Amino acid sequence: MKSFSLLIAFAAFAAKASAHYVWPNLLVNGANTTAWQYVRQTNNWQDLNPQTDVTTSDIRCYDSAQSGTASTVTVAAGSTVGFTVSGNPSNLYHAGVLNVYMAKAPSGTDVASWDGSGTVWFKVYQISAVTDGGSTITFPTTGLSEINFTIPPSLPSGQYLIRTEHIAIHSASYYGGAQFYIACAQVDVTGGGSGTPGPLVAFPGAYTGNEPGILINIYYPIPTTYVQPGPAVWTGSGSSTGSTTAVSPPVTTTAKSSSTSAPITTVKSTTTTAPPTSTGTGAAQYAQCGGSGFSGPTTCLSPFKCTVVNSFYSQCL
Ligand SMILES: *[C@@H]1O[C@H](CO)[C@@H](O)[C@H](O)[C@H]1NC(C)=O
Ligand SMILES: *[C@@H]1O[C@H](CO)[C@@H](O)[C@H](O)[C@H]1NC(C)=O
Ligand SMILES: [Cu+2]
Repeated sequence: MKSFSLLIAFAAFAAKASAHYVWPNLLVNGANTTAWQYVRQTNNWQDLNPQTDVTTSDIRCYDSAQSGTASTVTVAAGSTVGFTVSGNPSNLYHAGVLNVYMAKAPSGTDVASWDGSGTVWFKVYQISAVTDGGSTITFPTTGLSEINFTIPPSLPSGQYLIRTEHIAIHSASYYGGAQFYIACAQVDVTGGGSGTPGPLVAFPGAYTGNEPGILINIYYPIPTTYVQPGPAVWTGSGSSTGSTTAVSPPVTTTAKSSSTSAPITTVKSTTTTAPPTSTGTGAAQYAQCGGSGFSGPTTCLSPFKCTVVNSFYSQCL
């Protein structure tokens, strides 16, 4: 028993020392940008270590020692924006889940000098874990070297922080064990709409650290369900009712990819169509709709499209 726990301790230490990452590059409609140009340089830009304290103001942008270094980039509402992963290796290596939040700088405030405090953050994108009642749990973010999401077309114009967050839960069975890989970008959204983003949360405040999706043993017993941390994704238009949370249909695969990069898919730019109103049959927005071993519905409710995230996961976007 003793050697077993020593082995666990060593494995945790080894993971800590070698396999971390940061988010230095913003992607704007598929175009790469310079490292830490529009993304605020994070305190861990060299050591790559995660933030593990959900109560610190550094759970927000993790930039307390680096503030004031980023520029602000103009993006049209409806654009595809993303972040690339840099580390050792340069992908989301740890088992974990992803959230992307945005917050609007108060009017008259330059986002470059705004700290993002207050109950101002809403979620615009997530990639959760996939469970099947206790046989397997899989993490579709594993191996991604970049992530993309769409600036909601109905988002009001103005300056925003975009906060990306990978919550690594490979050693999260004790309080403080979850690892938060976070970064904030500065954007000026143009051509927006008149939506009312929500629900709103604060950082710190959004998480206590005791959430079932943050304080979790993913190995034994295998979780029967996974609850994504944070509020529901705001999908545009009025305030979210929380009814669009992705469901997790059964999967049969247990395979994990550690190095496969995401397949190149055709770039979709600025699709400023009518506000999403789900009609017909198929999977809901953000639900899984494909991937190796997936056996659920492979079509999406209109107007969402089944989009390949990686070989294990396609999602209605
Ligand atoms: C992100 O978007 C870029 C271009 O916009 C594309 O090349 C890349 O495959 C996308 N990545 C994912 C994971 O969807
Ligand atoms: C963006 O540029 C960085 C180097 O600054 C590179 O590491 C990364 O792979 C690039 N990402 C894409 C999607 O081109
Ligand atoms: Cu790590």
